[in-house]
Amino acid sequence: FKIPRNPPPTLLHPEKWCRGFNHFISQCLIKDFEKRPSVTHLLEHPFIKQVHGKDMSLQKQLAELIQEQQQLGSVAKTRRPYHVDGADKYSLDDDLVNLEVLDEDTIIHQLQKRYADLQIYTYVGDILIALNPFQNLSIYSPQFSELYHGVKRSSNPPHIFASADAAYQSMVTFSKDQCIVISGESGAGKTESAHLIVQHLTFLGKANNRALREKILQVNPLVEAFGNACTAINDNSSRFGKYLEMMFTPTGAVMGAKISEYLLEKSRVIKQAVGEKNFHIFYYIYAGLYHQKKLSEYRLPDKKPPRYIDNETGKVMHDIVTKDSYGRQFEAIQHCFRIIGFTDEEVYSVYRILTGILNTGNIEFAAISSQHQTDKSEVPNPEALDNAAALLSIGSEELQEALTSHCVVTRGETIIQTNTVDKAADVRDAMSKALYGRLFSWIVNRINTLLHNTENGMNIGILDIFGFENFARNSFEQLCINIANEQIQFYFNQHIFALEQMEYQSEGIDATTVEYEDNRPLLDMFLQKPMGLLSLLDEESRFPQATDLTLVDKFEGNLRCKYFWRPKGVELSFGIQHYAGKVLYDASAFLEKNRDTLPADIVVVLRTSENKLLQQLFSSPLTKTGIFCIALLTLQHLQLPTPPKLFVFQVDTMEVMRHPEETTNMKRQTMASYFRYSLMDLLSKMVVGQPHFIRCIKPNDGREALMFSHERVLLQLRYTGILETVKIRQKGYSHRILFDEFVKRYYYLAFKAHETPLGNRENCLAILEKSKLDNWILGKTKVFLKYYHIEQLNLFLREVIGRVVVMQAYIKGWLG
Ligand code: AOV
Ligand code: MG
Repeated sequence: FKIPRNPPPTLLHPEKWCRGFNHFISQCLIKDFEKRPSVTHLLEHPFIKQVHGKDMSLQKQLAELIQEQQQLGSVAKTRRPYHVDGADKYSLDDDLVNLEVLDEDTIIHQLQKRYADLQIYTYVGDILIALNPFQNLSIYSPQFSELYHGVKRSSNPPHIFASADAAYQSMVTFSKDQCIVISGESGAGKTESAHLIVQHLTFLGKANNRALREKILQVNPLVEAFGNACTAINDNSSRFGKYLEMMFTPTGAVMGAKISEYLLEKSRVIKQAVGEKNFHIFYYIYAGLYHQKKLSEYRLPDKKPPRYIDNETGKVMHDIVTKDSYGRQFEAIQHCFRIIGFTDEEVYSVYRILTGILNTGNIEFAAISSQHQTDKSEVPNPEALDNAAALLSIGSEELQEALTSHCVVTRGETIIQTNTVDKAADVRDAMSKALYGRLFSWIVNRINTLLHNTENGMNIGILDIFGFENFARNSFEQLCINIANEQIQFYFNQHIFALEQMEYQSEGIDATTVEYEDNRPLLDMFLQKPMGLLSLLDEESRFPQATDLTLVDKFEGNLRCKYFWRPKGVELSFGIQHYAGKVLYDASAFLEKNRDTLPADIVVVLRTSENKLLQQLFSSPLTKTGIFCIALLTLQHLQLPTPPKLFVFQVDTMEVMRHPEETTNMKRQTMASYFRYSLMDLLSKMVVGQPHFIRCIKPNDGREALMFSHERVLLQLRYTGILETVKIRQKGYSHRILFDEFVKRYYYLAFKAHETPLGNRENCLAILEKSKLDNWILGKTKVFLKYYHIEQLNLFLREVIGRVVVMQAYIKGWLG
């Protein structure tokens, strides 16, 4: 017989099973004793002995049976060093918490030594540090997934699979949602790490449904083709935040996935900085159509790429003609669409919209100077207009009108006003941004409908956002990105330091306090109402007369703190001292970008499109969650009796916010308010799960393999608070579990399966003593455990439950 790796929950519950057990056994014995003598062995297992006498000899055989099952079909679970000359036993420097001397030098020395050995992963207790190797390592094959499956963490070198495994085991064992938070600056390896986690989780959550697994693996490549781009820092930089939730059945089989996207950097569609590129998909599609000789079908020129993707004139065309990699990527994307389940019609519509955007970018404007009107514009290249209109399936005259004029309603009368050349170009670009932004959201929503599963289950969320950025020129987008990172850092601090230390106090425990850099004042500066930076930005955006200069003046006048400054001599710039370093922002176009206006005239025209998808993009509000309350969720999750001070920040900024698409009748929403909404929405998702942290570190800025820049790593260790994290993991108790919950979780370890012990201090003590752990502490209402206790307890528990499962399966198989 075969023991199911993930037994159904009814089988898993020893208590339920135990009641019928006596009866079961007797029946079996009477019925078939002769044929299956080994069943007697079963009776000698310690668990069964509680029910049936005290015969010792058979116990051994059952143990063997268990062992045999564990080895079934799996790679022997011994430590396999993954570096060439590696040590073959557990090494103390796998975990920085084992360091006796704790200072920056020692930590950095350890990391450097390990990096030279290609040991890119290192633990800090339950937190994983991942150094970007900048080269392909052969440590992610299915054999490695197997190797890291359900074994003690210390049996193998640190690995991202071990972290994924820990989240998975914790979800299955406690039926609780998990959340893996990956952080690090741009290019540190977050997105790669997220892929590896999805890879390992699909391996662990082996569903019988192979098709579903295939689909889930295509989600990242597809959304990243649309949401990633080449920047000055990273050739595959995420230009949106992504929260991917993988859903599992109660027994741990993958059953679906859902993704949420945050703050796509739409402005990239219309303009990119020097040395940067547009979203990948535009190059893929252009090159794909070029090689398939289909450019003319989509009305694209084959000599010179459209303006939106040709910011370094000539280079793109050269790449496309000489290299075929973009073209192959296009085929890969077509494959993704098909596997995930998009219909051919949908995919065709997507291509029409993408190429429609490219053609829109080619529309030019020129001033018509007549005696009466100087602010009138026309399109000197009507073929571009026709092309765009044709691909978007709208009338070309209507499009021209919507681009070159706009309606104003005054005193009940509608007046048509003409647009200047600049205004018309702005409207054109606003239309392209809106088209792309909505198309992206639609793709994400469509994936969700195709992969969503409404059955009850659990999920593991994987957060991969855009990392902290500091370019030569930083604009509105960088500000948003950096505030988001600021928020993630705050979330980390709260979990690792603040909550822990707060609980020592309230539970009367004397533990050493670890000082850490609290970035809350900075977040307050951004998010507070009404005087925070984002509020000031919104306020200024409401004045038609305001300029980017008046905005910076306003910031300077109101943000009086050490984190904000205005450099002398450069009017439109201001500086922020972020947790990860000083960034100088250029405020040009801040107001425009924040207003993110799309003239109603454009919406009206796009709604007349004969392309069903396009029509849909502009007719209904996109589905996004409506009203929610972050603070409540936070409090619920942490089960704190009274709102602690720390959450005041979140409560301050808590508000009833709707997605801007839903606000047609309400006051207009700005990017800043949408941004704030996004952040809160994201946090609300994260706080309901048990967090696991992965800290990605970029060893050098040159993207070179084996190059370890002492200075750069030190900086990152400092601002992420690694030294403090090591200290608190060494001295602190990262797991605090209420007595009641502790007893519920672990009572099998000290009590009989059918007993229901009370969730009190004494019973916790009994369990702790029985499990032979040391270094734990009992507080007033909670058990305080070290990070490594959890693994020990879980292994212990799995062993006990495993035995029960083996016996159940045995009996089942025996009965046929
Ligand atoms: P990011 O997600 O943290 O940056 P990526 O995950 O895109 O960074 O990593 C940047 C590059 O580093 C990748 O394209 C790979 O070439 C390399 N890399 C990272 N991790 C690994 C790994 N485990 N093995 C091999 N190569 C790796 V950003 O999205 O820009 O914030 O915004
Ligand atoms: Mg990324």
